[in-house]
Amino acid sequence: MTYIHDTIVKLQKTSPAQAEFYQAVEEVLDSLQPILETNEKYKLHSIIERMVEPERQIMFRVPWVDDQGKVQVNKGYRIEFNSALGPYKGGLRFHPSVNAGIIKFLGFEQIFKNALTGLPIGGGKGGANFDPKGKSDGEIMRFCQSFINELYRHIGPTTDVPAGDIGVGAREIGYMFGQYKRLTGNYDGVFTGKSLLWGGSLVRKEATGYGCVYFAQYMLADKGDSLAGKQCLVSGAGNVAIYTIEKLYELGARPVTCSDSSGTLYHEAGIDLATLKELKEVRKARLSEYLAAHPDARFIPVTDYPADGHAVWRIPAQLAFPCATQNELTEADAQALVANGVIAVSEGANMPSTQDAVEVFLDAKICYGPGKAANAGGVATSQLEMAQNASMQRWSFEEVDEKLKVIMKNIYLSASTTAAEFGEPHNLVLGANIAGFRKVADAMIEQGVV
Ligand code: NDP
Ligand code: 2IT
Repeated sequence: MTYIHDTIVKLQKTSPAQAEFYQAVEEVLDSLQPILETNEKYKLHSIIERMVEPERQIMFRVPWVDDQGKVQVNKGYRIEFNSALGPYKGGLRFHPSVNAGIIKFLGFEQIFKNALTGLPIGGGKGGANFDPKGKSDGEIMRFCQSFINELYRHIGPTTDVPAGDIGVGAREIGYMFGQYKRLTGNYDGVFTGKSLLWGGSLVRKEATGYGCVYFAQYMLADKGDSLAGKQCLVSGAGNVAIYTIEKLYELGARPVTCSDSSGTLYHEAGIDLATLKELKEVRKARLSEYLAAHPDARFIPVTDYPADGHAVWRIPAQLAFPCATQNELTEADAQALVANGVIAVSEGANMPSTQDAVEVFLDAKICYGPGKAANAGGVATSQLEMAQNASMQRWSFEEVDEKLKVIMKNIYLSASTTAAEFGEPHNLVLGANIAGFRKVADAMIEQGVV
């Protein structure tokens, strides 16, 4: 389609060197073909041209002093992408790979993901090219304070509400909230993913992983199948991976892998969740240390990975949950999964499968839940945290978990009925993109040229 080509060429010119952003845009535009062809109004209002351009991009210097007294400098970002449906909402990522293109792809995905939740939240994302690995608690605190010294003036409980992502959890949210409060004097719901001691919501920590498993459950139920007894591959060993593994056990499945940037852990007896939590949540240690407690497990270092992909996806299993990072599942990985009989893939991470890998899943007609649908439970529960903060209420674990299940079910139904409406019932990429797009685009038209 020429408009896809033209849009990408224009982005390459006006926003150079943002490969992940072009990838995310291309996937969405590709899905939108059937609706753009039949609806002149989107063209008339230049919806695509407006949607791919963030409403606002904030880029700033983050200077801080390390434990040796040396001044360090990082790049900070907040991209306020689209506020048609509500205040900008989306996480902050602290990882050395962060750049404007990464934050833009994440912010773009967030627009459609947030729309799919059915909740009143717009799309945004931020972060820094800061590497939290090996940093002391004091260094983390000083970095977070410096980051907020600039960001505080751009955020607020009804304007832009950040949360966590890679490298940002409750500890970092605590330091950032503390500095925001000091600078503004406001005690409000400007962040989500807060500690349970001071305004956080029950289930927020678990929500992305739990939601991703609920999504798999709904995809399988539609085929008359369930999670019970299924062998599962999980990648990543952070927040999303840990609570994916926890929920898989609760629903009778057997997760046998997890991974971090140093390698893949394969434990045929099933990953021991208590050991994993102790390693990653308490000690912040490397995954290979798991072997000390479980010598029957195997650790495959990244140096032993196949040249065309990742060891984790080469292990035979029925279900796969990519929960680490973007483009961590290649075309060859997807082919290996399908050849080994995988029946469902539910993405906890954002854009973990390359475009070619997605094609392999769609061609094989397996159940494939794209990230913007399958991992939306995290941001949805963030909005439940905002609702509790705004109404000064506190809901029980069961209440929030019940709402999360209903939201995930509705996301699944919205993606699957939209896919069926456009004649490709198995294609949840198409269904999720069109369903999310329609809500945002129609709101943009009603709000005029802004
Ligand atoms: P964490 O920081 O808690 O964990 C990230 C995990 O992924 C770690 O095991 C990390 O390994 C691994 N990882 C990260 N980057 C790379 C990389 N470049 N190469 C190899 N491994 C890597 O983050 P989360 O669990 O919160 O996030 C995981 C994914 O889920 C991300 O794609 C995020 O955008 C997405 N997501 C998160 C949500 C949330 O609520 N937190 C909501 C929706 C999506 P190591 O420690 O060695 O770096
Ligand atoms: O990618 C995501 O949806 C997140 N990191 C969570 C965002 C949020 O605001 O909870």
